[in-house]
Amino acid sequence: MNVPKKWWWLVGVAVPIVAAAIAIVPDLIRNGDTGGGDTFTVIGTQSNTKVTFNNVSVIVEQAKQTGEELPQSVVETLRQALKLAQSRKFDQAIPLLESVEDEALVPALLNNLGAVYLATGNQEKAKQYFEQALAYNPEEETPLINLKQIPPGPVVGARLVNFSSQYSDDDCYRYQGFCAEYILDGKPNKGWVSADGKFPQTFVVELPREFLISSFSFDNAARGEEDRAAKDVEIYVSLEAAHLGYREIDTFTLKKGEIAQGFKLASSVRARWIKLNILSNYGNANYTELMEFRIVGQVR
Ligand SMILES: [Ca+2]
Repeated sequence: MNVPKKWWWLVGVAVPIVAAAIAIVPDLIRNGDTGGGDTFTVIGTQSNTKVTFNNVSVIVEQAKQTGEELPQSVVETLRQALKLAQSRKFDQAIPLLESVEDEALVPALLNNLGAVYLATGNQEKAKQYFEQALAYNPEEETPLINLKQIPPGPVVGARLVNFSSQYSDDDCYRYQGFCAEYILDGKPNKGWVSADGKFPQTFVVELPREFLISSFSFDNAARGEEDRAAKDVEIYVSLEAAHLGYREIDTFTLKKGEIAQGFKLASSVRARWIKLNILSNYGNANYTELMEFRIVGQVR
C-alpha cells in the first residue's frame, strides 16, 4: 500500500472500522432490505406466529437454476410484495404474490405465499403452500422453519399408500365415493366402501414428514345402509417405513352416523406412517364404510 506518511494513522483507525461495518451490514440487509440477505422474519397479525420470508434474491436465483430469467416487472412486484409483508400489510401482499405465482413458481415463492397466509391466520392454506414448496425441494429450509411454528392442526399432504380392499376397483371411481383414497379427501359424504365383509380392513397413510400426532377424527356416516359404518378401530404408527416398524397407539369405538368424531391421545406420538385397522362394523355382513380419517398434529 502506497500511503503518504502523514495519512498512516488513518489506516490504523479506518481498517478496523471498515471491518466492523462489513460484519454488521449483512444483518442490516437481512432485517431491513428485502433485496439482500436470504430471509427475514416478521410476526403475524392474526396469531403471534413468527413467519419467515425468502428474499427476492433467493426467488430470482431459484428461477435461474431452473433456466428462467425473471422479467424485471416480476422482480419489481416481488420486491413490492415483500416490502408490504415487512410492514405487516399481509393482505395487500397476497394478491401481488399470487399475481406472479405462475411466472416465478419456485419453492422460495411458494414459501412466501404460505408465509403471508400464515401471518393472516389461514393455517390450512399456509400449510398447503409450505408442503408444495417442500414437494419441489424436500431440503428447502424456510418452509420447514415455518411449518414448525404452526400449532397442532389437521395434517396436510397425507396420502394413502396401501389398503386392504375397496368396492370393485373399476367401479370405485364411477360411484364417486367408494374408493379407499376418499378417506383422506376432506369430504364427510365421500369415502370408502370395502370389497367384502371381512375384518380387519387396513389402511396405511404416509405423512409428508415426521409429525407429532395429538389426535384423530373420523367421519362415519355411511352412504349405504347405516350398519355398514365402521365400529372398532385400532391405530399403529411407524417411523421406519410404510411396511414395518409399527407399534400400537390406541383403540377407539366409532359411533355410527356421526361426523367429526374426535379422539385425543393421552400423549402425543411421533409418526411418519400411520396404520388404521378397522376391526368391526355395526352388523352389515357384506360391506363396511368409513368416510373420512383426519390426523391432527404438528411438524417436528
Ligand atoms: Ca372423505
